[in-house]
Amino acid sequence: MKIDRLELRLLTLPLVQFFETSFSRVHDKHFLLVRVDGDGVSGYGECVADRDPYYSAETNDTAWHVITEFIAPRVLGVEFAHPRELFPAMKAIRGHNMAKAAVEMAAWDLFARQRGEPLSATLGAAVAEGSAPRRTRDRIASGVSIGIQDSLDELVRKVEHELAAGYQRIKIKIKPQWDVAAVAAIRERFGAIPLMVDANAAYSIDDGSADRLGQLDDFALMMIEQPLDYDDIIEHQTLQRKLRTAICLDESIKSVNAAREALAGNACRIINIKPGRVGGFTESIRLHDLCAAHGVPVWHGGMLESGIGRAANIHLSTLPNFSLPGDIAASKRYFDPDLIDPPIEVAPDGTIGVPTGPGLGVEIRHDRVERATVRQTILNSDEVTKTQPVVA
Ligand code: OSB
Ligand code: MG
Repeated sequence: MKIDRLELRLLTLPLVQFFETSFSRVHDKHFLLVRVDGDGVSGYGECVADRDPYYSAETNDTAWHVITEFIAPRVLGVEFAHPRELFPAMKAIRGHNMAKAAVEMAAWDLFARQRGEPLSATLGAAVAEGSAPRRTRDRIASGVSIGIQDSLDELVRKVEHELAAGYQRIKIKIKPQWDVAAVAAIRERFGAIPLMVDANAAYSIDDGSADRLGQLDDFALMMIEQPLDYDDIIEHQTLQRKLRTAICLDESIKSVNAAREALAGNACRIINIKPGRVGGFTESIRLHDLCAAHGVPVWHGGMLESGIGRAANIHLSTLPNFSLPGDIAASKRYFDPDLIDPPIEVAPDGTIGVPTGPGLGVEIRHDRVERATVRQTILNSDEVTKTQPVVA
């Protein structure tokens, strides 16, 4: 596989409804879309960086900079036998996992399309040499992530709506002013539904806010996601010792090495996998396998992706240790219309069918991509200047 052209776009899409976390309320999605071309075939990758460095240090502008200046020269015009070779080829670049993952995802899609197989099959076959390819599932379990609302009544209405749609578990966003009462309201109205919370690092042991989390222990939650700081492992270890409820780490798992530290210290019992956070599919598979070896279940996180990134998340979720419902919901909750046709839909049993066509297996609506584009650049293998020392 050789990539001879890389197209980078910045897109803006209005969200169907605002989404509020402990760190921000957003009304629109701003993201980069990568297209790579090789041997007359195209592959696509969606970047999960945002406009602001609030979920992670990366932004669309840092990803744009790193892709055009540092990643493109390392992948354009280079012969790769398999997309698993891309992450090592980018090793000299420290961090910037979302930028790396976007290009790597496009390369996986390109590779799978060139072979005429669904991305799930390519991912399932990416096992240690000598091992048999993994049989991947053909439907994945879908959960829903509900943002912070303006009132508890509104929250209860939203939960009711999503339960009626069939989602297999409800996650709500929490922060110190929106936690115990919100969970209590849901339990009171809906009883023992599969329920979890995500704090996006809003609590701290130092200021005492983490003490509130003990109160959540009485609500039989499936897990509490990322209660403490985004780069912390040790304090989560201390907190997990005190809580009966499982801690799930999201932001803190920035790499497979970070996961190794978290698992060694029992800082969590569950891990959320987002390829953008760890540098792509190759690293996500390693993380998935590491967790499996520790008996730690994983689930696929979401970053309000368009249908393109959402389809990629669905394919990765077919691996066997994705044993809990992911944050991969129907297109219509986010974008109307989505960038793909048909949109991603959730069946009444709360599952999503895995696309069966080559690569991502979804039809990209190029007219909609064009309309949403606010900035674009094209890099060709014969023009890109390889000014940086390229270390294999
Ligand atoms: O922490 O999982 C998170 C959205 C943006 C940034 C971080 C997170 C989220 C979500 C939304 O929870 C998941 C989704 O529905 O895409
Ligand atoms: Mg999260």
